[in-house]
Amino acid sequence: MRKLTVAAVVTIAALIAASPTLAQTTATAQVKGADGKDLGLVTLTEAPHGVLLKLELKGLTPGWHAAHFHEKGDCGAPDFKSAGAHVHTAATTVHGLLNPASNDSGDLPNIFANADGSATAEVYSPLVSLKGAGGRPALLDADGSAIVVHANADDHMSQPIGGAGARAACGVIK
Ligand SMILES: [Cu+2]
Ligand SMILES: [Zn+2]
Repeated sequence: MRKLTVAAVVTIAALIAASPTLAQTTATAQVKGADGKDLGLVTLTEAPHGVLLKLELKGLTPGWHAAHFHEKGDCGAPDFKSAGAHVHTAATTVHGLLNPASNDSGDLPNIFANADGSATAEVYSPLVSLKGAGGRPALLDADGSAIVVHANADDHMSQPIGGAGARAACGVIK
């Protein structure tokens, strides 16, 4: 009887852990261009100390592109300004992974698009969480968040967005 009860508890715990509605450990962002064209998928996985991203994109301009987490889950405006600023917590945000004063949680390494416009990469951010783990800003907060790919590379230093230029692609994280 006792053994049966323990087995039942373990089974229920396993079911809860596997349920995306009760404990979401992954998220996805379907990325689109300014013309609404499908530009591929970003899969986000909660890691013990951050979030791991798998980018499988297409249709980009060949070369380096900035990628950032933006603070609202809204890619509705054609210029993607509806996604807001970078995910941040401080009142005054200092951008740049290489900037000594940086406090910007939305910053990410650049990605590289091949001659055919495809970009495949895994990228890790220790600055955010999916749902607030470790006190890090939650991508899946009340107003959501988006991943934005810019026209140009991020210099990781200059303000406000490292010279990344226009917002070329956007995907709501959900
Ligand atoms: Cu950005
Ligand atoms: Zn930034």
